[in-house]
Amino acid sequence: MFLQGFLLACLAISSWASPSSVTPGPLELFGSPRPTSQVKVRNDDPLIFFHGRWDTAPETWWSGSGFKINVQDLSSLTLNLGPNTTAPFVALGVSVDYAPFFTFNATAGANSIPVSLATPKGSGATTVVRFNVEMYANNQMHLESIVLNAGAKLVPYVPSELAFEFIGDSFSTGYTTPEGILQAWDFITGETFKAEESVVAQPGATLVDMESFGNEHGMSFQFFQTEDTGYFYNAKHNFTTPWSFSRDVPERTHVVVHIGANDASQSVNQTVFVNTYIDFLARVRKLYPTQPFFLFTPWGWPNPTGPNAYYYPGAYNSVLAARQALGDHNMFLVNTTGWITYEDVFPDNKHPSVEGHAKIARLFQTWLENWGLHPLKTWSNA
Ligand SMILES: *[C@@H]1O[C@H](CO)[C@@H](O)[C@H](O)[C@H]1NC(C)=O
Ligand SMILES: *[C@@H]1O[C@H](CO)[C@@H](O)[C@H](O)[C@H]1NC(C)=O
Ligand SMILES: *[C@@H]1O[C@H](CO)[C@@H](O)[C@H](O)[C@H]1NC(C)=O
Ligand SMILES: *[C@@H]1O[C@H](CO)[C@@H](O)[C@H](O)[C@H]1NC(C)=O
Ligand SMILES: CC(=O)N[C@H]1CO[C@H](CO)[C@@H](O)[C@@H]1O
Repeated sequence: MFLQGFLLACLAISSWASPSSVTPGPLELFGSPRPTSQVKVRNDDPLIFFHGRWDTAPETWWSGSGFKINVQDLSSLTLNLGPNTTAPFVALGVSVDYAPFFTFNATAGANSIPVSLATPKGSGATTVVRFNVEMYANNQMHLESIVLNAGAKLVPYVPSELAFEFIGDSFSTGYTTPEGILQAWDFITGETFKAEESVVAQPGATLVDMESFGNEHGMSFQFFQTEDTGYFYNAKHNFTTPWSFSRDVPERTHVVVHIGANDASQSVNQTVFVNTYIDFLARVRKLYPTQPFFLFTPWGWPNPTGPNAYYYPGAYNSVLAARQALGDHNMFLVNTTGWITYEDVFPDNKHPSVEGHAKIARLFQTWLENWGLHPLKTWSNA
């Protein structure tokens, strides 16, 4: 005890002895000295708002997973990541106070995150810092602790009243865009609506549970798991575990599904695809009994000349009709025919480019506004 007090006093002296500080008055010396020890936040602190899917390490899976914190009097932040973090680094999107995300390649060990604001805030002000893993692979952020400047304090992060659940394949991960999920239409939609969002999507995945383009399973299996496909390639975590949906906080308000391109590429029979989709929606509906579901039809594979190549003609109407026949009138087709042309995709893989994703986000925003959902006016912690 005594030693600790002594050390603190020495630290206090060294801090006010720095050339820039003014000579302290008696109050500062003997009243309440400025706090001098950094604030260490453990990874099980209830004030960390985790989003997306995390295992017990805790480490992230699926693009877009991460955490948010609201900090009073923040001036420095160090992220201590554990050994299960992807090597050589995990690409993180970081946003300070709702400013645009920037990329930080974080490694196991200490990562000093730049959090200073262009316009510093007054004493007592709070700052929201958001972290997301950007990529659909190599996306393990193993959080050990967060170290904040002396005097900083975590305060509750209030989640948005809107929370999207996006389910899909490469089209929903920002496949081959430089910043992955940050540049994907679904993530942009979440930002535009000032919402929480969770993206459970993996490139190459079919809906039918089968091996496809490097995925051990289809989404009708993997959606219900904590881990994305990466577990199969991860020597440190070569297994997959059921996701506990009670960990999804806040409760989702809207569910968006865009799937089928890989089933078509794998020549899955349309009847099989439709039946799998109907069954999948029945299982997902149990998780989200009253939420509206938005089912995207394909925008097709664009060609330099001529129309896009569409797949599964009429399948999505059949799926919707089957749900309606069961009395479910809270699912809606989002007809994306014509949304994407050859100008909107990367010519080599025909997936939406950065501009293509931004266009889809705008079109979906218009669609949602016509449907009756509007972006919130302010962020929940602004
Ligand atoms: C972290 O990696 C170690 C091996 O280095 C492994 O034993 C452990 O299970 C991993 N933790 C998780 C939660 O995957
Ligand atoms: C992160 O690493 C990738 C791959 O090495 C690199 O292309 C990118 O510029 C890095 N980004 C930042 C912000 O350091
Ligand atoms: C799909 O399978 C069904 C029965 O399982 C069959 O009747 C139908 O001909 C198949 N369709 C195609 C296009 O192969
Ligand atoms: C989508 O819209 C196009 C024309 O814009 C129309 O031809 C097509 O039938 C629609 N598809 C569905 C599933 O409603
Ligand atoms: C990286 C790694 O070890 N992957 C292995 C995970 O386990 C499966 C068998 O279940 C192996 O086939 C993978 O090679």
